[in-house]
Amino acid sequence: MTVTALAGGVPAALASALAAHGLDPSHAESLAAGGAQVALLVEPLDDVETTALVGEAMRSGLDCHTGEGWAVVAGTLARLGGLARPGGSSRLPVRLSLELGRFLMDLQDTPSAWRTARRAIPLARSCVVGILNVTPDSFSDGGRHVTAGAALASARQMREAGADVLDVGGESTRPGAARPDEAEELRRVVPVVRLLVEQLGLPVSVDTRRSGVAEAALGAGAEIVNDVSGLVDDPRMMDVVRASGAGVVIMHMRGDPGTMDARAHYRDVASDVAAELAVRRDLALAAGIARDAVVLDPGLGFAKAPGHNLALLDRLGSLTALGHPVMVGPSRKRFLGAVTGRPVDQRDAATAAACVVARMRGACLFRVHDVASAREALAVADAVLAARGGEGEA
Ligand code: HH2
Repeated sequence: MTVTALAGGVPAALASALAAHGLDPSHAESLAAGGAQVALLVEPLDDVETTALVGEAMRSGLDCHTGEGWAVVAGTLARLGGLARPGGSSRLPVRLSLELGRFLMDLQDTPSAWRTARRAIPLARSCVVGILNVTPDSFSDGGRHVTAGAALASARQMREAGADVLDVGGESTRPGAARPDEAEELRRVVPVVRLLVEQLGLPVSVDTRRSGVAEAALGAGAEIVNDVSGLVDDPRMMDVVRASGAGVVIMHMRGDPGTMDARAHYRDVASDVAAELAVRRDLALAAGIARDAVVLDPGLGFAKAPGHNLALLDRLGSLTALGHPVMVGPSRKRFLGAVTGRPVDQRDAATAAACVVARMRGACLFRVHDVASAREALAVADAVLAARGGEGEA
């Protein structure tokens, strides 16, 4: 007799083993998906809900840990699903059962493409987003693209290196950066967006916290709004995104670039960031923004100490569980300097490594300065993921 571990219970390993032992592959896949291990933090809970949850978890063979007003319930997706059937097998209070059901449905229903104002961007392979800062003071590429011609030349190189999207920003959001006024931001961003759209055919995203800049860039052909404030700073931003049908990146930050470093305090960074992003996502959906237009981003470096960024990269599952594609932007950031000892102009290898870690943890969009090195590293991660379930055949 032998006992073999199936790669730590990765569902793809389970599906592959079941299919190799004669199960129909699609049946094997759905059984394996139900076998994925999930741990959910549920809070706030009152005493009645806590007691009911402990009882139901025990009956269902789930682990349950509780404290004052909270519970962690853990087990396979299939067993957790049993908790979410109000009036059926579940004896949980209806509010709790419905909330668990909603969460588990989202978790299993991440769109496979990103809906923008002009197309659907497929996300089966990694989507590389090239950074084009048209600012004098960005921490890495500031001052390099002050003319539209220089911006276009860099954008062409990025397209040749494999960029799928170009992200144009007219404001540096590094800690403590001075904010340009709106007229200046418009002057920097809009002509470059128009030129890239006319010349390159790649989707263009505008990195801005101002609805006026977003609106003007969308008018010039941009199709995505990347808002590092998570649609918080400008009350009109949600309307502009909804009315245009733009894709939107909702990024996590606390405070603003002037105050964020002082707010890098978390109880548990991955679940705190996921919970704060979920609130912003819910507001966006309630405002009428389409679910498949929304991408979530943990905001590496924004109100995060170096260790927070590493923990977030490792525990992106808290974010991917919200049921939206996840973007990460580790490119050349301070935490990579802290890990490698490298200055900002020598962090592309570290950036590519961070992208691969994030890819294996479920991210699918990567905002980077050096497209070529990220694309190459991600090609390996994509190939590993594509080979899951079909190993040995290539
Ligand atoms: N990081 C920066 C700016 N925009 N957008 C998203 N979605 N995610 C990020 O991590 C992110 C972002 C900061 O980096 P950069 O644009 O290179 O620098 P600066 O803000 O100095 O222009």
